[in-house]
Amino acid sequence: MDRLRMSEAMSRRGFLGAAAALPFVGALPAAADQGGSASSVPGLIVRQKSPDNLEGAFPSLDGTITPTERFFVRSHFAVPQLDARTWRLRVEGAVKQPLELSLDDLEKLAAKTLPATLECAGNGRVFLTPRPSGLLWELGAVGSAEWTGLPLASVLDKAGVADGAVEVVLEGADVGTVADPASPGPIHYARSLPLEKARKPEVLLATQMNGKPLTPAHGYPVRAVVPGWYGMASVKWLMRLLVVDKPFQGFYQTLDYSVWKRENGLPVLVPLTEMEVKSQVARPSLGEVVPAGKPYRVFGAAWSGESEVTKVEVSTDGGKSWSEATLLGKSIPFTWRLWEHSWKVPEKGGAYTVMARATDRSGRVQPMQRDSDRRTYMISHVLPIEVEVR
Ligand SMILES: Nc1nc2c(c(=O)[nH]1)N[C@H]1C(S)=C(S)[C@@H](COP(=O)(O)O)O[C@H]1N2
Ligand SMILES: [Mo]
Repeated sequence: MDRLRMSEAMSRRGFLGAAAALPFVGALPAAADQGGSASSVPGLIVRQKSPDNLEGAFPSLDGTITPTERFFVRSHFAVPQLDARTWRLRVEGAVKQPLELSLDDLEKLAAKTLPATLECAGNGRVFLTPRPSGLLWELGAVGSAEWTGLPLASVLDKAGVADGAVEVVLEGADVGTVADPASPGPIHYARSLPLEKARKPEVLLATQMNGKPLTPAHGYPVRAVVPGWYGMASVKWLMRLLVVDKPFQGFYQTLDYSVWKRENGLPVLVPLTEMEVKSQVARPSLGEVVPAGKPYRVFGAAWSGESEVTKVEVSTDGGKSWSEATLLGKSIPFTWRLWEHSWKVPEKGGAYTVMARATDRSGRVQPMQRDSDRRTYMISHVLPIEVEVR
């Protein structure tokens, strides 16, 4: 962001007062223009109306678990109105015994509860230049909830996966037509998982979020939760599990939610899977005025797909020098870790850039530069949080 837009952002921010949780509101009109008034859903920022796409206010991060009312919503089509009494999950394709399960049938299988972070693969898209098409999320298309449900593996076992099967397609009850790129008529939202991931004990068919039945927006009555993977894998409003013997080539698998991978020198599109290592600064927020000459608690969260965050470093000088932040609490599998760092804010006022950079147990470090092979997804490079010290 250039200086002019920055100062515009800051003065508008002051003017907006209570809307200050919307850090970019003045600087990035395209994001604000995407629909709706930002105040129509308390606790969430409206990025799009009908279908509702709502962003959490990342600067108000205050604990490991994101309350459901503040958890982002990413839906491609209108929320399907499903009646739990008549709802059925069909399990078919390459299985020994096709099944049709009611909610009661599912609830008879042993459930478990686990926390997991879901990040939309487009989270942070507003930081990309040139500004891409698609929902212009800031930092709030990510959240962590406690999910209750039965392992997908127990349903697959009940049906008996046939030899030679490789994936299971998870199909949602939501349906619509996509204009760009044009879909082949109306389609359901659907994504596949390799059986290897589908059988992992953490992959759930969830009926509850944060101890309550799923809300309609988050997938009532049953959704998948695929910990460690980008949000697109956690299919909401499940209606069918289709076991297949070759990789699924659906719309949201190949056109959407895919990135370029170099294979033998040739770029090929591959479906998105595991989340990258990433940290985000919650406070200060973009454009925040930080008091000069006093200590300031820089605070945020860091996560890493199927691995574990081992280090977060913070820079307050635009990446010239780094100091290690303190990781708070304890490490929980598949769940972000909060961190803090005490910044001795200089006496000298002016523009400062705060950054955070995470490292995980497998040795992955957040890159400083954006990789354009990732199209408009997997925005995990170090993001600059520009603030004013005054
Ligand atoms: N059926 C269905 N499942 C879906 C989607 C959808 O549009 N339809 N969106 C996916 C995407 S892209 C994300 S990031 C997550 C978001 O889950 P949430 O809305 O509960 O936050 O749901 C995923 N599951
Ligand atoms: Mo997403």
